[in-house]
Amino acid sequence: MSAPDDLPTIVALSSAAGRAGVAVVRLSGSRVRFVIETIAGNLPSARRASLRTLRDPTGEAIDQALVLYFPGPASFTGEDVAELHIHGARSVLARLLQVLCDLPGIRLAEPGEFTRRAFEAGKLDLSEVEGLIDLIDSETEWQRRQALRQMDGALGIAAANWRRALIEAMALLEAEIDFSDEADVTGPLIERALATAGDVLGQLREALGGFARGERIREGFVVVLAGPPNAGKSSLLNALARRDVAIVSPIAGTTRDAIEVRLDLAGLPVTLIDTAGLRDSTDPIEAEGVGRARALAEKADLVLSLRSIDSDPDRLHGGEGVIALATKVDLAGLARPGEVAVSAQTGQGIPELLTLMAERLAGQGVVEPALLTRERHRVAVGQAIDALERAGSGRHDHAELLAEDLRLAVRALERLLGRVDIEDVLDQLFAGFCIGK
Ligand SMILES: Nc1nc2c(ncn2[C@@H]2O[C@H](COP(=O)(O)OP(=O)(O)OP(=O)(O)O)[C@@H](O)[C@H]2O)c(=O)[nH]1
Ligand SMILES: [Mg+2]
Repeated sequence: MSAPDDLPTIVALSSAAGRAGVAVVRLSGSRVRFVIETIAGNLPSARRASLRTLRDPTGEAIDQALVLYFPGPASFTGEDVAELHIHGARSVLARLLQVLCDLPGIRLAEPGEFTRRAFEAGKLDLSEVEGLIDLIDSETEWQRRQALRQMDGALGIAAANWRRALIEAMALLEAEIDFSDEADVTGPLIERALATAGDVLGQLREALGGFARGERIREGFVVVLAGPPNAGKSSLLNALARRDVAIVSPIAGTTRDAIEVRLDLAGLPVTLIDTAGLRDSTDPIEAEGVGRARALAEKADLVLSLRSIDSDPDRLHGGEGVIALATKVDLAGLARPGEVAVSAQTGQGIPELLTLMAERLAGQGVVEPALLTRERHRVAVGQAIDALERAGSGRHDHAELLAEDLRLAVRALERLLGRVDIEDVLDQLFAGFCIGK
């Protein structure tokens, strides 16, 4: 890593692009002081909003702005940082960036470059960077809570604690190895080391248990509407989306292509997919639609299996990962036990259905956001668990073998923390960032 003085000072629009009341332009680097003195006349007090007229080198005004100066190292990136709160006009932004980039040693930031500098200065660990990305991308309440928790360091702190406990256990093993000639796997120090490792193992398993939910919350759940033609799938999609998305008609076989809508379901991100009515069809296009419907239902996190309440309840349509629905309850007919009765027309049963869907997806009574949210986390924790399971299996006849397993577990946790093997992860992560973050 090069010294801050070698790095160019970077600038970017940090708020969303486009016309707005206010836009925030952020700068970071060793030339921030010089930049502010040049365009704003003088440097405002640290961390206090000050009104300034920003001027180009000829002295012509660009805009009036609130200028904030955050001297390093107590700043987001650890370098000197400034924020210019300008009027959110394209013309102001264009002129300001032009003037700034004409100054020596200043260039536009690359995507994620502010955060990358924060990471390299040790201001954020890898899981906090991931949390920050997820927070910026979050659309629903559960996504926001989960991302904020990770950005606050929940995963980093847990991983650091697990690591510290295992390193202590390793020290106990080393002591035993040094003191006993036999280096066998009994003795009070080894007992204590194994107890600690067992403790960490339990916590890792618990964290891994929440992974599926954490990942789904980050990426979104898939819910598929399935059932025979005319069961009311498209009508229910429109009712749940509260928009007229899919074509509804009394003709059986209306929907052929899968139709997707994104929903915020009690804070959970859900993609709801309407599909072609399931039946044997000689029409090749409809048959293709039916094939796609079955494939989608296979992969879904949850299937809503519909039948019209006035149809023959001939088919069992419940099961794991399935909510059985009797639709059109405004018509005559009886719902069977286990079926949720709804009407897209009157709205009857829809609130109950939404609650049930949220419970099925998030897990009933779950209040704590998950710690593990990415495949990278699952892999690292899985490796630590494997190593600790080997250590606890009792099949080692030498304390040094135990110590080696603990070392592997520590290494996996360090990967989770971003302390080792990090370059690929970083490049991938920061490529997903937008400019100005
Ligand atoms: N009375 C009543 N009619 C409904 C209700 N929901 C849907 N329908 C009617 O049932 C017929 C079929 O509705 P769709 O939503 O197109 O059914 P679908 O399952 O999407 O049908 P396909 O796309 O052909 O598979 C239409 O005439 C709707 O108006 C309801 O809650 N009550
Ligand atoms: Mg339809």
